[in-house]
Amino acid sequence: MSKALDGVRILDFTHVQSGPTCTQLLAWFGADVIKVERAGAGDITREQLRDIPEVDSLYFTMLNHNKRSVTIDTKNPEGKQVLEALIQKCDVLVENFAPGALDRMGFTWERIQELNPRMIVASVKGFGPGPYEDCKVYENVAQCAGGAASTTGFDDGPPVVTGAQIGDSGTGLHLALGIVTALYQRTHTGRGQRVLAAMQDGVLNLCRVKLRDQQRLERTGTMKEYPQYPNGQFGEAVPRAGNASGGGQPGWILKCKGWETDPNAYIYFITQAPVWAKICNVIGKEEWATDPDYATPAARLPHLKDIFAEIERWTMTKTKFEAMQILNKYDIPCGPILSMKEIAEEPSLRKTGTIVEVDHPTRGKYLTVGNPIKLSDSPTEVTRSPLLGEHTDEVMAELGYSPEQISALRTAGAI
Ligand code: CAO
Repeated sequence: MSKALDGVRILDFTHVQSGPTCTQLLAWFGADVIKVERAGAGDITREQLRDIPEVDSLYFTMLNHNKRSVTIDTKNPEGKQVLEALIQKCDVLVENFAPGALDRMGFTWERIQELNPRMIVASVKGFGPGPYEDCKVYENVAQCAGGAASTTGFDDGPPVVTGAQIGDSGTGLHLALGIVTALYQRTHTGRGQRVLAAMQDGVLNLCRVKLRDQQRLERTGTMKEYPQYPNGQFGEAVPRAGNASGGGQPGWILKCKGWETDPNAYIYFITQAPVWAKICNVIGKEEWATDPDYATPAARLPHLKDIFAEIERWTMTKTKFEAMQILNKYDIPCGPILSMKEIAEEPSLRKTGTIVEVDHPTRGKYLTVGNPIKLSDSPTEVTRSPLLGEHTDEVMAELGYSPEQISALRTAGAI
């Protein structure tokens, strides 16, 4: 079966996490992704957080499926020529070097345009133009600068970063959308263009509702769905809301049976207004369905703490899965707190290809997250990440280099 991005060739100059997530997605949609790495070393993540000596780390393998790897020294004049040949052959160059690194290599936007006017040049940077544009940035810096950390955690504690890699993988997703959009526009204009996804912007885009709340706070001085209401103090900026749901339907994380020993024996419980009467029935507080202090969403707001304490008395008598089963029968929105162990073992995620087992020549079998985006006409088969430089000869031959030329370039240290 054909793939959505069949025929699209990507010169993948990415490393670490943000860029590789983007090009991995494009590879899953069928693009030929040629990852250019530094000879001898490669992407730094190959050796980071290793669990098996001398074997590509899970950090690397889980971000670089379905790609080919070539090693080129792009600071060597002959290596630069090979890169120029690649630029002429490819549709998209994706990079997430520190600001200015591509220019220092000699590959400015103007130079790339000279070589290939159809080339789309896509970059992840920490910040867009402004006071921090020259800064190097990693995940948590972006979470802090994009508004996620100041709005995550509890009111009486410090800012907290989240485990979801919204700065890196989140920005990779944004960049991938920018690239396919630019490819689409190129079908009309015939021209390439630059695509920039700044990590601060990507995180802020995901924190959009918190900028909404900032303006609500400035206008009204309070926000009734926040746990600070009605007794706590609101300051000038959006406070951390703990586990409050943040929408119009109040929610909280509640203990379930076994919480004393299992750190994940919890459930997320939403007191959605249309099912309030059913909630009252389930927890044995039928009188709350008609009591004027509890019967309407507005009346409940000042009592949320007590309400969730009462619901928790009920959830503590059930495991999170038993509670799920009962609550789902009544259409009460809730969700178990799943550990990574439980997710890894979940059969339905294996069935849909969201969790995939991959075989690797030096590592053996390991689990990875497959393509979370399912296309009915472009199914994803996850294949292992490449070994360092595994496809150098193959790609060089496709570029028209003879075995003798390849060997000479290797002797010169260019590849
Ligand atoms: N051959 C020769 N040199 C190569 C090469 C190759 N194949 N590939 C890369 N290089 C060189 C570059 O030319 C550059 O050299 P100069 O600094 O002399 O110009 C250098 O390697 C690139 O390094 P870098 O500065 O990008 O890497 P770093 O490890 O110092 O910084 C990071 C890493 C991530 C902080 C930085 O790349 C960055 O800020 N990127 C943008 C934001 C981003 O994507 N962050 C997310 C990372 S995931 O958490």
